[in-house]
Amino acid sequence: MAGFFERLKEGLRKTRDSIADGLDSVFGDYSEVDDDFFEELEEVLVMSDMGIATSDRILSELREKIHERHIKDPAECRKLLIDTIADQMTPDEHAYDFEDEKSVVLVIGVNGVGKTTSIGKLAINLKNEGKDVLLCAGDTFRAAAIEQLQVWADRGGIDMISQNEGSDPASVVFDAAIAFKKRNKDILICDTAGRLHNKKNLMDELSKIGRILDRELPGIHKEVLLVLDGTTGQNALSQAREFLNATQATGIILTKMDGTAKGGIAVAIASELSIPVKYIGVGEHAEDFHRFDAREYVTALFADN
Ligand SMILES: Nc1nc2c(ncn2[C@@H]2O[C@H](COP(=O)(O)OP(=O)(O)OP(=O)(O)O)[C@@H](O)[C@H]2O)c(=O)[nH]1
Ligand SMILES: [Mg+2]
Repeated sequence: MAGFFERLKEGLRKTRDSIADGLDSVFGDYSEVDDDFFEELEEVLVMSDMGIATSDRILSELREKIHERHIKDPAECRKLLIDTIADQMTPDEHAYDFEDEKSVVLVIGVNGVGKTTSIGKLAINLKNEGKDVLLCAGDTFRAAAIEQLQVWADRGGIDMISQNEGSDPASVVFDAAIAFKKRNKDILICDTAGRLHNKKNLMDELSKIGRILDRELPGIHKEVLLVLDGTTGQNALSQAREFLNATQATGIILTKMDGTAKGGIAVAIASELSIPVKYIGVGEHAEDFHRFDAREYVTALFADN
């Protein structure tokens, strides 16, 4: 855990740097908690790409707490801010049940957000925890997508089901479902081609894949993880909303949090959406992928260390 916290902090360095002056000024220079203090704090939160709606909600709660507890010292507010934000990002206590059950995980999202890489990292982490994982190369569309997943499978010593490029993804998923049963695997993780929520034929293809999984693997826990690219900031939030209208996503994977100055977007996404952020990626290696822990995240972002 400590190892990942360091990676997370390193990953969030760009965001921390971009808001450091603002935070120092808010928590250091102000001699009392007044309107100017809140105004400047709001600027800092919005600058981290937390969005106005989320920032406003957090600040009004912070105001209330400060008032109730008669806090006068801006430095004390820093811890209270972290608590307030973390509390907003309510975790789902059943979010990771599927890891310990027989389950199938379908990974979806637009092009290039980090689906295949996240699958590779997740598969290796689950395998390291003793799970018997099966990968399904369900992106038959993009050139080299199958080979890309194969590299992860080889790296982790993990079985993978694939067909040739250009074949029907639903047919690959069918093969994988059969293999999953026959080989008595624990977790099946299916890659899919990148798609936009408004491309009807591509969304229909996803529904077809979903139907095949329901039919072939009845009673197996189904997880649909939507991958969002953190570097796109507020756009990732609107993308998530569109996908939630069009799919049965059950969780979010937030990637590339190491390459962005918009680290606050994780807070917006985790507090605005009806499904939880389950994992985050802060780099390209398996160790750079972890369950999302709101308190750990906010501490890495705002704590004074
Ligand atoms: N720095 C960083 N790069 C990442 C992370 N996750 C993915 N990437 C990189 O993002 C690029 C795209 O990743 P892919 O996994 O191929 O994305 P995809 O969604 O599968 O893409 P398509 O299959 O083309 O739709 C690759 O260069 C990855 O190495 C991350 O957490 N941090
Ligand atoms: Mg891919």
